[in-house]
Amino acid sequence: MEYEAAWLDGRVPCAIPDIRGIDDIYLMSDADRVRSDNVIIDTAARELCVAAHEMFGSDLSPKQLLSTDTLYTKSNGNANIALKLTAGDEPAGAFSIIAEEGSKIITVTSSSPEGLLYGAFRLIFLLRTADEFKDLNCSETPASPLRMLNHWDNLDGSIERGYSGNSFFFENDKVIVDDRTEAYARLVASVGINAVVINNVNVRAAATKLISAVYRKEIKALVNIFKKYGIRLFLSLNFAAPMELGGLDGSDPCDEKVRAWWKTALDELFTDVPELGGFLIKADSEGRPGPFTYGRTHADGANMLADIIAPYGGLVIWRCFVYNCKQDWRDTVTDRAKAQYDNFMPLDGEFRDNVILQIKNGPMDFQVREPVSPLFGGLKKTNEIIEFQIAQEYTGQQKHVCYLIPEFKEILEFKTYIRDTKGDPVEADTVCDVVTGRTFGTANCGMAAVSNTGNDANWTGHDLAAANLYGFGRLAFDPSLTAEEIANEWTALTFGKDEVIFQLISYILNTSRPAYEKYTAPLGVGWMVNPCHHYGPNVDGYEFSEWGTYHRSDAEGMGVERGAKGTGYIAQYNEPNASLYENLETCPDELLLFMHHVPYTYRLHSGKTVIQHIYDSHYEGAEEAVRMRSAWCSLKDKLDKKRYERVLERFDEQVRSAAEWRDAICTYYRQKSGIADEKGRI
Ligand code: GCV
Repeated sequence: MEYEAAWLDGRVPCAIPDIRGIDDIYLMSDADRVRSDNVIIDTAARELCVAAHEMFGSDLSPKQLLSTDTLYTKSNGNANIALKLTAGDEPAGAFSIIAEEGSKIITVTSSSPEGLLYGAFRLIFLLRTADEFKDLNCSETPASPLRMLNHWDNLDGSIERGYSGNSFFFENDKVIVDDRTEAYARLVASVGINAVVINNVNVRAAATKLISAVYRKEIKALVNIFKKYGIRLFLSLNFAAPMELGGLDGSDPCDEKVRAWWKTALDELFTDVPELGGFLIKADSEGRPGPFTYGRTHADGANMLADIIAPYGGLVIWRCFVYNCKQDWRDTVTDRAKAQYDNFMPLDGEFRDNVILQIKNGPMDFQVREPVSPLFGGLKKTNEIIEFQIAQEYTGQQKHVCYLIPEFKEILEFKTYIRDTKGDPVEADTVCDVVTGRTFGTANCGMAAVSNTGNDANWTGHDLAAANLYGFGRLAFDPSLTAEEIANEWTALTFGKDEVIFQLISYILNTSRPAYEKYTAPLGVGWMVNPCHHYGPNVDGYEFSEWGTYHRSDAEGMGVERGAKGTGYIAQYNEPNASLYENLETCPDELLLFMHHVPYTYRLHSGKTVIQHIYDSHYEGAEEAVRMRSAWCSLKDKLDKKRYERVLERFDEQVRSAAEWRDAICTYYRQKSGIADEKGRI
């Protein structure tokens, strides 16, 4: 199937007027570093050659230089680029770019091959987007050690919560290794991704065999491709593999037979594929097997695997998405939001160093607005990685534009008020500090996102959803970037620097998430979607179900009471967050209905009643969807027809769906509350 190269498609020319060409690309290294056989450096050099060709038509091949050789300025005014591996010990991936204005020599320096790769990509991006030669100078260090994509791809080729076609990793129980695999690795490495889980966390049927000899050849081939781009490959594991593959009668992590089975299986795997990163595991969650069946803890399960793969440098990434999905909706005490904290806090300090707990950004499941998971402010002696979702399961399924980076920024900047083990305040206490290892000085941590890619030609279904893929990588690398900066970078790389395109796309991206929240789920309410597929409004779709997902609307009011008089969830936060959320006067409006049950007539900080806010925001959101579509339409003559029409079709659906949300929700609450819209809308 044909595919495009998203922001790497080479259409955008060099933006810096003083650079009229690139004469040569040099490879240099400090004397004691061997570079000639480094596949990552070769990739970096190749990328620079490709970019030089795209921008200036030059056909270059990299020239080797000894560290003692000097780069001479050429007199024709063209630039020369050097990739220089140094002997320092900066964190892997760090690089700097020095652009000497007089000589036009641009040197990308790093002490790691990955750093040269990221530096080469950054240089290419800057050549296409910066205003002046001097803007090429920069120095960057990746903030998150792990910058990971989780694919929920199944071996039959389907993708759980996939909205951009089928898998490009699997088809009919076969692993696909082709030119698209490499194109994918190139795309995600260009924004700093260094770890990829290729299969769904719900590991069933043939996927269980990915760790076995059956798929060894293909896994090795994938690893070899990923290696060239500095990416480590991870697999999702089936905790019941000893039964399903090994024929044992149980998977008890403390049973010697089970341990021995895993040891043989994983020793063989790592011996054949030593570069494998490790495993991602969903256990005791939504029907998946896990240690609870045997009366064991999640630490027992994770540590058993971690011990086996520690000698190979392997990591066990263990998901905290563990809750009771068979709840009785009449039970108002059990609260799914509390489950992850309740399950994992008692285990703090019990996990091995090569275990990382993967925690979803919120306590429920990727709603358009949720509070930050209180676990980030709780765990003190456990490695953590945050899990975001750029697959837009609950945010419009890549039919609606919803630029998620502003939300991720808010989450990362949330102050947890975590204390150290002595109970004293910690200076580096934001979620970002915790997951980038600044709080407790760990290196096994970072950021993961459920990927939004598939085999659609444009990778992400909605062309504008590529901003989320690009943005997640950039944010994980450099969380100090603002969401607007990231949007601007992506827009310039994708569409060039035309001022009108720039203004309008930036308007669309920045409006999109607030608009989506307004016409679907204002005030933190969540879950009013159709069951199973999760698209479109259905106010009571999950209200009387077993999934623990309620809004508790009645004739007088709505929202889940999670304060001291309710489920007690709020007490999982540290002070002053706990008091902030507990008190109605200070609880932020956007989370009010997540935290409290209030009457429809309750007045928000804005002065509006809850019910009027619901009416108004749904109308506003639906109007914003119409305005975003018009903004896109005004770009018709500036964009290529294919891309323009592909997105327009999605905007048509977004406008239709937003109106449906507005009408379904407003009608429901008009009937439920008996209170009319004061603006007389029906
Ligand atoms: C991969 C939600 C989704 C499931 C997903 C699960 C998870 O429940 O709807 O499709 O399963 O989260 O994150 O494990």
